[in-house]
Amino acid sequence: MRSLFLLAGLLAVLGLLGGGIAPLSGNHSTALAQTTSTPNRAADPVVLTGADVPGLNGIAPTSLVAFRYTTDWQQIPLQVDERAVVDLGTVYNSTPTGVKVLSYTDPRTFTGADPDATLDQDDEIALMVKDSGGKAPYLSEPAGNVVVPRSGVEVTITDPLSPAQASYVYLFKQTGALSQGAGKQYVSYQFNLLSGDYKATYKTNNGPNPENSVITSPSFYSHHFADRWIDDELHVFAGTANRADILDRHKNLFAPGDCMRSEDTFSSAEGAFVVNKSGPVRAIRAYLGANSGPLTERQHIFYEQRQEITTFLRVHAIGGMMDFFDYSPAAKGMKYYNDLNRAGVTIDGLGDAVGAGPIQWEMVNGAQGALAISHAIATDIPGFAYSSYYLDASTRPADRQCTGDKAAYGSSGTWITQGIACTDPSKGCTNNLTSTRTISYEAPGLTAPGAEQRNKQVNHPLTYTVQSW
Ligand SMILES: [Ca+2]
Ligand SMILES: [Ca+2]
Ligand SMILES: [Ca+2]
Ligand SMILES: [Ca+2]
Repeated sequence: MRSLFLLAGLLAVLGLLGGGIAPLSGNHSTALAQTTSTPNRAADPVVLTGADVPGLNGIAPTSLVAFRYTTDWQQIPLQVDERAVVDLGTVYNSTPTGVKVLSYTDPRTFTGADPDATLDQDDEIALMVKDSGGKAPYLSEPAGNVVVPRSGVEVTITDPLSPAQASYVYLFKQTGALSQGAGKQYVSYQFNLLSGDYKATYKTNNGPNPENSVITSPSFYSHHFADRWIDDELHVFAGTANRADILDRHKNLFAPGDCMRSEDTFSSAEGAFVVNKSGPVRAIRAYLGANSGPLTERQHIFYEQRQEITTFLRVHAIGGMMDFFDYSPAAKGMKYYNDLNRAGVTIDGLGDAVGAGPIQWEMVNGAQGALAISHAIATDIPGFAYSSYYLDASTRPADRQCTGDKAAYGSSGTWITQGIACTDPSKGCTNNLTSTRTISYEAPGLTAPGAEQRNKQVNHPLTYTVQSW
């Protein structure tokens, strides 16, 4: 955890932490005698940037396509997400704040389109490791004049937890006939703002701005949002999961029962969307505005079987912060685990003995499906520490329920119990704090060692190297 703090902190300082903890371009693989095998990490993305493929910079983003080679060439899904350094005042359709962030761009929000409309260095290229294949024969290229000859690069993908194996994908400039999704749509996002068109109707000065927005990965999960910060439904579809809505609320408070600030008050104050983007490889939802932290940002990246939720705190000094899931009555019967409480307790609305501490992962499991949740907090605040929260009480919960229903079912997550120094660069503050919650959506039967393994994978992202082909 300590080294992750440092690494993530360094990336954040360098402004590279746009999409969670970026996969690192690893050592050149030629030093290792590798066998070809696709890493058994179906949930994991591989995210390159334009800087990794300089020979393909300057092309239209839609011209980039991906292939794998097994016994022949097959096109695989790829997505380009353009980014640019954006003054966060722009996101509000307002005057510059001086706070400039490398951000996803979106012509349908005030963030606007990337000023460089081509594939440039800071744009991201996302694909899934499960779509990778073997090493293609020397000089071979996809047939049928679908790609520009000799435009390709070979991407070698390695699992740092299993470094003797490698798999491959090939990126090309296409000649124009191919769709980047290769017929797939792993996740779809319907941003449904009830007031109408975002730019025409969104109330950036004061909410609420009710939504009926849904993110769906047909074989693994769906989430529902009722407003900017209000995630109030989660269904797991993996395996034999019973598809119940197990989430009352994804909650944020300064302290238990302190209702002065919550995901409801954040949504009712000023705010704006950075980006809303749907598939084929991933969906992205990012927004600004949490009361007196108008530049505080939350970014959700939804993959087929995984979501990465990153919160960039940009606010004056505050007394603490809780980030927790409060499950719904339909979660009754699930068991809750974390790395400090591996035996598990039952979510049934009756109190449990769950020790608090700096948890790294959590897991819930039952007939409803399973979630493996990893937590990482990157900060340069000296002496930083955090703990955890748990409450299971269907009637008269000890802590006032500020939002959602009246019960606390397995309410659980991280709790920064100490004061947090100012993180708002618009106030001249230089400290940063970025917290990331990574969720894997799993079939019933996930074990504590299984959740621990998922956490290890999240903390050891797939690595890749790129050669011209
Ligand atoms: Ca760009
Ligand atoms: Ca671009
Ligand atoms: Ca219980
Ligand atoms: Ca509740």
